[in-house]
Amino acid sequence: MSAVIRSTGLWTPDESVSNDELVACFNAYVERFNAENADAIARGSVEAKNPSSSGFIEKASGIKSRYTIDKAGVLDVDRMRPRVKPRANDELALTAEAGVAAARDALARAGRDPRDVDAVICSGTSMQRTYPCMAIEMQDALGIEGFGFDMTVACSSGTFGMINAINMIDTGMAKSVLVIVPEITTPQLNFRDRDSHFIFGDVAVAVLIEHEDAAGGQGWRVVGRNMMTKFSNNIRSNFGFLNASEDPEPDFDDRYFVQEGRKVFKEVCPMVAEMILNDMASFGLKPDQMKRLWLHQANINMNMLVARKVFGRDFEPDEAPVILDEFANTAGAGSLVAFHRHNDGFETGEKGLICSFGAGYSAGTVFVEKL
Ligand code: CO8
Repeated sequence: MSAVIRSTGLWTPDESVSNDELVACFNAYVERFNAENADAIARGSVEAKNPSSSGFIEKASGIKSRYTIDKAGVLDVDRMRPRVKPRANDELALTAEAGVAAARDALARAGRDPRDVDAVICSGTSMQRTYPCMAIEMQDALGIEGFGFDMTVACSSGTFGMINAINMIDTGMAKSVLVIVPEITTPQLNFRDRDSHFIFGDVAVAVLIEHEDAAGGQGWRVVGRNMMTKFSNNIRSNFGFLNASEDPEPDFDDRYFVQEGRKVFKEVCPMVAEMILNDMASFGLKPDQMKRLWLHQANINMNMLVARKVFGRDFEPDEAPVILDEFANTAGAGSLVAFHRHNDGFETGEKGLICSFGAGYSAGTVFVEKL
């Protein structure tokens, strides 16, 4: 194989929300709801809402805070959703702005000019709009020739996007591809839902993938990759273009992220560990050759379980780094943010795995070796 991860780049919003801040707002909402519905709750026709807790969130998920595009809107008990100012058609769209910033960071780290890039893939859980493609808007803003397209595979958007780029390089269609993963998740989250209000944060990450001949001995050679999907309703959002035409118009809550967290945990962990071990065998790799696993960042306990199954032993924190404490779950960007933040200390020839998993279900593996 001849594709190389040359560099990565990151964008985060300026503001973040701690568990304590989020829980204080949620609990104020619960207190008000229960007071306003006291009679109906007493009659048994309305169910009282339970408060959230920072202790539960950190223990169940490993999350301590999350970045957001608008802290004030999220923490306003009368609103509990970020405020997004509409932009004119001739202004850069919000997710394009985030993606372009991450892409510029990746290009700068590689010392590359936009003219060196042949294609842009925008891959993420949800696109801000369907057309024109977000990737084409970003391509234009960056000043890249060639072509761009959008794709979505929920939490596996990052790895599936990279694999598309790797395949384009392997087939000679492109010599340099930018994969941009803008995950603006907080507008998709129901901040009034106790089970999920803490889970997601906003971020954008970009990966520059080049042909090895152009990479000048810098970066990470891709030594194996695979994709897997298996239908499940356990993580779902019914947001879509048909909503406005449905009679009766669907409840807005149905358009937010919902999941059966326990089922996801139980079904996805063994599925992913088995996929990684099978992929390793088919690429002639062994668990003890993996210096680091950059796993999807949904839940710290999930990552501990998957990493232990893959290594076949207890492991040190830097063998499977976690970024959930600072970022929370950033959907398709998570494993790439972990890679971006924690890829130091590798000698030439040492190997690691970038692996995503989540809604779909979907899972993607990209095995890399330091040049
Ligand atoms: N505060 C206090 N207590 C709570 C809270 C809360 N906020 N929430 C639940 N509890 C209580 C429950 O009521 C329950 O109480 P009891 O035992 O009395 O019934 C107790 O805590 C335990 O509840 P759970 O069993 O639900 O808790 P878990 O330990 O399972 O933890 C998790 C919940 C964290 C959700 C966990 O199940 C998990 O992380 N599972 C994996 C989920 C996962 O990986 N999902 C992937 C989603 S990401 C993805 O695929 C991308 C989709 C696209 C994203 C789009 C962007 C928005």
